[in-house]
Amino acid sequence: MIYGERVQRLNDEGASGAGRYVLYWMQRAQRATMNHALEFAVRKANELRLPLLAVFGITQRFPEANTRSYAFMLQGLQETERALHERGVQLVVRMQPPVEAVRDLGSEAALVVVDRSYLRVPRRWRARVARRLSCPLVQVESDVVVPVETASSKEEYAAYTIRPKIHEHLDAFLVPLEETALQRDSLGLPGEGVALGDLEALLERMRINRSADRVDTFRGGSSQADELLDDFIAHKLESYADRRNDPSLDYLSHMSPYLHFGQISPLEIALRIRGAEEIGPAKGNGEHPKDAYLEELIVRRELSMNFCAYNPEYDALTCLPDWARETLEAHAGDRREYVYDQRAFEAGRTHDPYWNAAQQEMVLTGKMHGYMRMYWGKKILEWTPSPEEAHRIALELNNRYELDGRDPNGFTGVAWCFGKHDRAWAERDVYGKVRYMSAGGLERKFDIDAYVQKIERLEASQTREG
Ligand code: FO1
Repeated sequence: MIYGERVQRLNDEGASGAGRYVLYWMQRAQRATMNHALEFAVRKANELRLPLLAVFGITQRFPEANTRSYAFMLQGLQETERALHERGVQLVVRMQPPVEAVRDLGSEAALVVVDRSYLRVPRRWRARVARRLSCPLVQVESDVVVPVETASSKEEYAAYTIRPKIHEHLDAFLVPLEETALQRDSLGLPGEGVALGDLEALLERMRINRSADRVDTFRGGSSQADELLDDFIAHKLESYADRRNDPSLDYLSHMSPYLHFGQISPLEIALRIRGAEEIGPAKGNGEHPKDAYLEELIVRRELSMNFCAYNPEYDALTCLPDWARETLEAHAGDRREYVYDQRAFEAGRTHDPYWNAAQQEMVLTGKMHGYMRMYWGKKILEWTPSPEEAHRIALELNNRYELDGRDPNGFTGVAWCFGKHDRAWAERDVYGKVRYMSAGGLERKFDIDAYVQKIERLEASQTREG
């Protein structure tokens, strides 16, 4: 089942006989390989005996995006443009909001194909384009292993409720996607779109939010994602189940920024992990490293898509289950031992060196270690006057500094710190029944001072260079 349930018609327009091309509106899946929407568009172009044109619209006001996220996205698009060219597809990148760019180029298309996104703004873009086109608009879900509605028809309560539903479909969907060659030559529309050759100059010219600068730690692009994945499989996967949680070490694949911008496909990652050389179970808990990784990549990540697709309040505390909302409300008036405002958090100026190191890691590298993300969010709840304000600060900082911010995963991760997808625990001050995390826990489990020192060294080296 390669397409089937991935495909959805977004309008009722009949096929336009007069179209000059099939248009692929690249939006979330910003890559030239293992891209279901792109392959679907290639096949349709061949069926209709038309060339394929691709378009990407850049809005300079994507919510909470800034120089850091735009730089990473443009690095990826630069590479994708070349890779598409090699396949005979011209990618037109327009400095124009996606709705306008697609409406414009769509007026001469026989069919428009788009990938799928789960967040409010990109969903609204699709609805607007659907209303304005006079040819069919087809959406092909390309950034999950199991399509969201196939896995479940409702918002799931937690990982344990969605896990069996996803696993039931894995055999059908964990299959490679074959590439089809285009039969018609590229259109070669001359002078269309912006040139991506000089990204520095382009970024300089753009009227974007400048609240976070670009980082050198991760470079955007599908080839970078491939290299990191090769390195992960060769050197880290074997110890993933034992060591992934330890922030003083680096046993992570670092795929999340690349997944956020669709520069790599989750299907490709899953197939490569599954196909990696056989390795034994973890020493600590007997968990198999491949299973541990696929649980994160498929079950946990796709639970976040389920959350954003079915819960329109994914970025507000009203998204929480009743028990969490009630307990946080009951403890909203509790005395806080420490209280900080957003500026103190942002500058990493709390009394807690572990928290400050996590904040610094995010600011300096664009990526905080996964285990520290949980601790970081929990402490913002503990040290802020109200849960609502804590949630707002956590989301704002996450979306400003994380390369993979502004993603279903990020909204879900932050909500988890406030009880989403979790259960009630023993009641205590401020948290109520929401799970608590302590500095003592970090000290018992890890060499947490080594983590702090690692971040201090990083800071010192960036200060020297910068
Ligand atoms: N998608 C677009 O189609 N055009 C953009 O200009 C654009 C900017 C952008 C900036 C930061 C960011 O995190 C995402 C951005 N996206 C843009 C959307 C993104 O690729 C995804 O569709 C959503 O974030 C869904 O996760």
